Amino acid sequence: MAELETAIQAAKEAGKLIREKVYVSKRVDRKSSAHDLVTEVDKASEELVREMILSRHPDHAILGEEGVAAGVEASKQALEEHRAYEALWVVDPIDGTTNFVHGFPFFCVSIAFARNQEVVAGVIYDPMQDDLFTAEKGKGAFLNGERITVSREKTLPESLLATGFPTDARGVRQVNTEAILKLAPQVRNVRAAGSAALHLACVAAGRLTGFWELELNAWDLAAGALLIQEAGGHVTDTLGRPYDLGVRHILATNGHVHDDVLQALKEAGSTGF
Ligand code: 2AM
Ligand code: CA
Ligand code: CA
Ligand code: CA
Repeated sequence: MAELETAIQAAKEAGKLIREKVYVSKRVDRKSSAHDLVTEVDKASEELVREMILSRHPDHAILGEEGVAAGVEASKQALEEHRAYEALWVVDPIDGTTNFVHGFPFFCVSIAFARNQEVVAGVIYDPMQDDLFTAEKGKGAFLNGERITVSREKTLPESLLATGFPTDARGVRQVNTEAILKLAPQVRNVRAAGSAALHLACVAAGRLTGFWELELNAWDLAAGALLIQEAGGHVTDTLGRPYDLGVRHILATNGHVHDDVLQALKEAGSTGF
């Protein structure tokens, strides 16, 4: 598929730009709060991806994080304005900006392509590890060209889960803390490394058993959701409804522990609904 090739090229080029900037000083601006940052590199990465997409697919639409105003309402509105396009790209130019700013090497570029609102190609590139995760609908998921599958853990005590903390002041940060208090004693351990997309790629590659987080956006999830589906995993919202571009509260697992995590989130009052 031509779009998958475009996504790979764009993610690798953007990743190179990001890697060159990680240990040099860069201008950091606040978006909605001190927890919500953007750098000149986020913007340059998005510009590079945008130009590469439009040079090859001039009539396609692009929904990119840095083209959208800060805040939940603006991001919901931007998705509604874009999702009906027949050919839509969904781009996060750096997922894990806080890590990038601090030099903590866990961030990525996430690029998805959707046709008629269904994600059909997804690429996540980790420029620090040079890990390229790719998937095309119906054709499996790959890491650096090798087929990947989700992990085999069958129970919570064997599971390594990851989550993330919403960074704005909508109260869901506390809601998720309750989920961690509930799940942490039941599982092998919980991680929260600060890039939703890269956590999803880790679930697809069997490096994590599952991942959940509240109040995310389409650009955090689209590529990773396809990777996990193509790697044999399960992706829903935190009530167990199937993934689509509008999902904000995500649970993605190897499938085996999905219902157990759903149950724990429900019991903790942490579904976000
Ligand atoms: P970002 O680095 O692209 O902004 C960390 O918990 C995850 O939440 C990251 O994937 C991060 O993406 C995302 N995130 C950061 N700020 C956010 C905000 N204000 N609202 C929702 N998600 C956010
Ligand atoms: Ca951001
Ligand atoms: Ca993001
Ligand atoms: Ca981002």
